[in-house]
Amino acid sequence: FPWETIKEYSDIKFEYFEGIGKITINRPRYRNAFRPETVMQMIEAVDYCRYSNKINVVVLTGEGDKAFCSGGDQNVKGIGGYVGEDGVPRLNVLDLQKKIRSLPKPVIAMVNGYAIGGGHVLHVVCDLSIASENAIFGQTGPRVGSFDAGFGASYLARIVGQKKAREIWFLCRQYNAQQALEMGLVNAVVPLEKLEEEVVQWCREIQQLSPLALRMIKVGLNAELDGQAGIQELAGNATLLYYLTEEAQEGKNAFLEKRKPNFQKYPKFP
Ligand code: 1HA
Repeated sequence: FPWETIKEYSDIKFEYFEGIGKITINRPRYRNAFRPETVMQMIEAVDYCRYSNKINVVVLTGEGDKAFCSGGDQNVKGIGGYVGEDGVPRLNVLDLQKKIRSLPKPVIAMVNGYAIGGGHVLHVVCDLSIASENAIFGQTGPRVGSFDAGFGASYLARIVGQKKAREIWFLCRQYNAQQALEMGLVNAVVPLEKLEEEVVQWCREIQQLSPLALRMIKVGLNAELDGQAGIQELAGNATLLYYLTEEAQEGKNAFLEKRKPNFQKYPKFP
């Protein structure tokens, strides 16, 4: 597909095609492990996707045929976080997880190889995951001195169930694509050479549908699990829809025209 570069970055590729914003972690030398700069660039790209009128779906993937993402770059793991070029230790992938979750557009993980550790959690927080046959899934935290007890635990458990989530974390095994499919961890598995074609096909189907409807469904599916933060986002979307009505415009107009509002003329629904 003729992807066009949206912006050049050191650690990621950020490209556009047919309404799709594609973010590719571009550190194949390290199995696409992320360092703080990688995550900062991904956050900027996700924000761009949020504000762009041209982008309807976001695809997250890794460069090459070996890895989607192998988690935090162990070379820069310091005291209290992953240390960036500015010397500051950070766990900023947690901010990226939240950005993906609250992006009001579908996000698809195109899992082209290892999705391990914090890289596994990244695919978990995406709305859909499509994997190549060579994809491998797993958590490693308890083996390498880490854990993600947030989305990486509770949302993982919502997807695969409590027993399986505990197995994944308590044994730190690796699972192949077929096993991932069987536990509902991915939506589909295809040969690696067909992966992008399959993902673009899913993106095309998604783009036949109502963006506002998809937005409301995503926020609703999140809200059940995200507590007050989830309700806050669902409520924000309700406000957005309310602002589209004449009834809401009447309130503002009456204020500006220094008159009493007349809300009674608008339809009431049973
Ligand atoms: O848990 C968290 C967090 C929790 C809360 C809040 C924030 C968090 C942020 C991050 C994380 C984590 O991600 S912890 C988990 C960190 N990741 C790992 O433990 C995975 C480490 N990698 C592997 O287990 C394997 O490399 C692999 C299964 C992904 C692939 O194995 P393979 O194909 O045998 O390749 P391998 O030879 O191991 O790796 C190729 C090169 O890539 C190696 O470098 P080289 O020996 O050629 O110099 C390897 O060191 C490098 N590499 C792979 N993964 C990483 C890495 N370098 C740095 N960091 C990595 N994660």
